[in-house]
Amino acid sequence: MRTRVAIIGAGPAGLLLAQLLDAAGIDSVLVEQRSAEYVKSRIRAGILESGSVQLLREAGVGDRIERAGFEHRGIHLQWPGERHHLDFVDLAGKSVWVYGQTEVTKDLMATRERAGQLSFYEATDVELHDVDSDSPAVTFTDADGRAQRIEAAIVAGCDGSHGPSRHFVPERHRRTWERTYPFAWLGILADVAPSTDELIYAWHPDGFALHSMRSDAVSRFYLQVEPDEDLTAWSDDRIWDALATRFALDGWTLTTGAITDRSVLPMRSMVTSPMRHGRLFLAGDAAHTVPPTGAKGLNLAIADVALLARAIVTWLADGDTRLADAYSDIALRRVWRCTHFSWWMTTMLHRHGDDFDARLQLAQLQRVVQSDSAATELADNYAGIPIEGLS
Ligand code: FAS
Ligand code: PHB
Repeated sequence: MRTRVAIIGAGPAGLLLAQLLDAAGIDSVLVEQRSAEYVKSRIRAGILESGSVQLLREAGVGDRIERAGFEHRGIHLQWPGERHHLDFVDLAGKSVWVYGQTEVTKDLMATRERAGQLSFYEATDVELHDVDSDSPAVTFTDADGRAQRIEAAIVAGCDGSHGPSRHFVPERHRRTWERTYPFAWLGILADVAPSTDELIYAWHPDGFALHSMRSDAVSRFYLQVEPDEDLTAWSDDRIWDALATRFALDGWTLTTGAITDRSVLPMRSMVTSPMRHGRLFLAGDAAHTVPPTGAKGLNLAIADVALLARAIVTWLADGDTRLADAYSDIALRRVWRCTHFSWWMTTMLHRHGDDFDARLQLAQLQRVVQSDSAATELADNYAGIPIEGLS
């Protein structure tokens, strides 16, 4: 079959790119290895920058965010005995939204189905061909076991941190940076109303803890654990005790409830350059991974495809390749800024090293809550910097 853009991966990057291209009258075919149900069920990110919400509105999938999402003015930073609110709207003029990635995925999938655009789920043996020619192709075996071939003008690799696309950038051109952190997150979903109005990021001698949420009745928590943590060693009671200890504050109590999901999430940074080779463009986790402490992963994927969609449309509709030629450099500037911010939030808030390290972390946290300029730098990065190339 022939299409203008073959998209590999139906996560937020692939689905949003498909939606933005469709809105511009450019057809695409989506190829995803998992089932749609599996993709929709993956519990991942929870925070959208206000710029991301605006992009999703423009893509025609912003309605439910307004209804089911929560707009937050900021976050709380905590260490033993102290909890301080950072108001991003006062500091940087921007808010953030709590709206699960699963919901973003459901909204985008529903829109694509309504548009009647072609998507192949449960595809296997996905291969990219001739990406450095004028006629790249994608081959795969579909869910019914039939061999399929897509001839396309452009291939978009949106296949996440374990996908094949970035490996089709020849090794002699490709450079990858990686940092694996000496800790992981134990994430839980619980049927209990949040015990806080906005997110709490807590530094504690026992380890970092994060109180997030998904609705008035569902809370999301994360605990710093060892990278090779054995999940079975964590009973519900042990999880709640650790959370109560790390969030402890006079006059405040943590409400507990039924834990409905739990998993251990590794913490690493990864950047691949370039994000383009010939007619292959990489977007989202296919090109970069950040530790989730800065809530950047999903938002970076959204920013990549907003820029990539604009580059593809001006190329295929107007024959103007300037933005396509500049895509990798522009996208990587934001990727490195967000990679630094995610590393900074992660190393400031997670216990590692010795007591000297702990004192440095506490000094940094006290600086952030006492200095408007330091607090504004955090607010600006967390709530989202402007997307270069879009204005
Ligand atoms: P995704 O990984 O979401 O999507 C890639 C898609 O490509 C997947 O559906 C995959 O099945 C498919 N694929 C892979 N190989 C393929 C192949 N060969 N053929 C076809 N399809 C293929 N970010 C936050 O901000 N906060 C968080 O709390 C957070 N938690 C996370 C927890 C986990 C377990 C993970 C893995 C990531 C988490 N992230 C978090 C980051 C996450 O939200 C990503 O940034 C986001 O999913 C990026 O979206 P995509 O680039 O679309 O990649
Ligand atoms: C989440 O709600 O899943 C979440 C929120 C903020 C983060 C990471 C994860 O920094």
